[in-house]
Amino acid sequence: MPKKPFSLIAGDIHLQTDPDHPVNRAFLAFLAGQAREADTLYLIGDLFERWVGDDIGLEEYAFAIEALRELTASGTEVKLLYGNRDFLMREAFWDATGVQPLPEVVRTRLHGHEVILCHGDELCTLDVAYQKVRRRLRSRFVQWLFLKMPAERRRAIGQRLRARSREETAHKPAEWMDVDETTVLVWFDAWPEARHLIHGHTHRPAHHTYPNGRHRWVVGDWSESGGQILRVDTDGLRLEPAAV
Ligand SMILES: [Mn+2]
Repeated sequence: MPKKPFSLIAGDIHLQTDPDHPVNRAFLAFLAGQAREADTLYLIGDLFERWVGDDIGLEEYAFAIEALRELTASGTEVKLLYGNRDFLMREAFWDATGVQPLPEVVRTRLHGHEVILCHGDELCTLDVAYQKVRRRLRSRFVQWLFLKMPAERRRAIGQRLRARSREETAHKPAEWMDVDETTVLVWFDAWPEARHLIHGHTHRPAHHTYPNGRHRWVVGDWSESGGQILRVDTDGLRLEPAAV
């Protein structure tokens, strides 16, 4: 009997620039193994700890670029949407990896299930200050200006933004760091046919259920011991540890 086709969804891997970092090793093992069995691998943001331009990223993460290229060459489609740490990948990245870009919010049918995919930070609307910064950083003009800067400048700004975000996160109320349930319901209203909202970002892996047969799946982040995936096939959706 032929094997049942399936897709895998992963996010918040936060690949490190040190190739020997345990998180990198776990993710590369996943790409070379389990991911090859999948029809499609969806990467839903924060694959990289930082990405401040293709010139720097393709070099810093050469090990991952090669592994992604090998995976797409093997026949697994890889589709990626941006996270809040890696949203500056451009043509050179897509060309080097064979990975396909997705819009920030994806509405699609996956093995018979109507799903919405996103990174998840756009759902954390209680954090008004963050949403303001996010809008600014996602402006095409700001990004165009940033990518014109010399590499050293971009590296420095990237580090500064990361440090500031870490500092601010430490002082924010826990509920600001989670998705706002009112916003979730607004999204479900906006896409009445969608049954599953799938995201990461909060590092609070869970399966939440809502009225009218709606589900919200929070895919967990990766750590030294491995990571989590959401498996989707005609039978349904399941959160599982990744095979690493
Ligand atoms: Mn994130």
